[in-house]
Amino acid sequence: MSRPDASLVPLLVAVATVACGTTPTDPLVSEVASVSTEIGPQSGSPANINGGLTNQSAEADSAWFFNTPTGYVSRYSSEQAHSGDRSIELGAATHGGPGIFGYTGQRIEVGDLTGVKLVLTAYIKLENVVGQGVSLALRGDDPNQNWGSAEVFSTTQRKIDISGSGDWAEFSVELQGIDSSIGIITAYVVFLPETTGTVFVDDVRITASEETPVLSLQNGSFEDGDLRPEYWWRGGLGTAGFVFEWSSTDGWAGDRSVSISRSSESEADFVYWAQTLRGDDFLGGPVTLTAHVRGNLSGQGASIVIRGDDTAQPSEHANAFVTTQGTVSITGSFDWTEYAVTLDFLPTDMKSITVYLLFLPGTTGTVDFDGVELVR
Ligand SMILES: [Ca+2]
Ligand SMILES: [Ca+2]
Repeated sequence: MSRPDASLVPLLVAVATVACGTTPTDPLVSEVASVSTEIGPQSGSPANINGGLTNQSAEADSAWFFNTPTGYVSRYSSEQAHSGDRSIELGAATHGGPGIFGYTGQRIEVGDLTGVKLVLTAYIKLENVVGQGVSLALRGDDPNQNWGSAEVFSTTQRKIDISGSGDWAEFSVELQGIDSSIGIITAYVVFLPETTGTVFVDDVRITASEETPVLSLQNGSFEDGDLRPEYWWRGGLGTAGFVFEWSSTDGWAGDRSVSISRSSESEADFVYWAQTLRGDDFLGGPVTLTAHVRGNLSGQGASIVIRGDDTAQPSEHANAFVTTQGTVSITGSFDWTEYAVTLDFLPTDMKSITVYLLFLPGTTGTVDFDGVELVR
């Protein structure tokens, strides 16, 4: 294990997980993002997550908000019920074209949900739903940021087909990667664009459980995800001025990669893409991180890092740490190049490994990352 740059280590070990805005590039994502953008904070008194959603069975006229474009139906209904006498009805006899959709939703104020996985579950009854169908979605927002793009977002759209006709059935969507900046969680049931028919929704609930890091590095090629590459999160110290992107046109492998750029230099600030996983497969042995990197950089440039923690998420000081910074220079203009860094020994009491793809202090330009692997 080497710690060549003492100035970085204390900064990195105090891992700040500051979420930043994102620029959706996928057609699906734009649709979903616009869904999100048009849904502003709602009036009313949000419940705490411990109480979960209120009026879950839609028996009262409270808590749920509705978006009802012309020609659409979004309302409480006594026509169908999974429990009690009522449910929520969404539908359209003729759809309004791309970008027009109905929805219902509910907003909850939450405390720190770092390390918590949320699951939104609803009973849905479908009547002649033709087209894209219906989706369940969860989004998390930082109350200190302008309401715009979600900080974290998860949807069933294009993953689970909820269309056709069918009696009451349970559907759910999971949201992970929630960090301490998230203070508002919103649950949605969306009657998607270019869809006709009628859907009834009842007994909607959110449950929380402890997030368990994945066993091995996931989505190392950045091909999967909705609003962000799945399993990856972003953070850093002083994130202003940095641009995170998830490119859909230009990967080292596949179509996608991630990048970080900054046009003006900061002496102290740095940011990263990161992923946390369980260390089980690596305990007591060496761990090697490889990444394909492409740069158009000036200054210190980029680095890749492995850290180990005796906690399920990176917390305070790292228990094990290695970086390319100070030993391998990753700067200048260069096409896709493979870089590697090895942690010689991972202590056996480690509960998580976090890999970081960093944009170092004192750097300008753009760096791309793709094809990330972690092997023993
Ligand atoms: Ca009901
Ligand atoms: Ca890729």
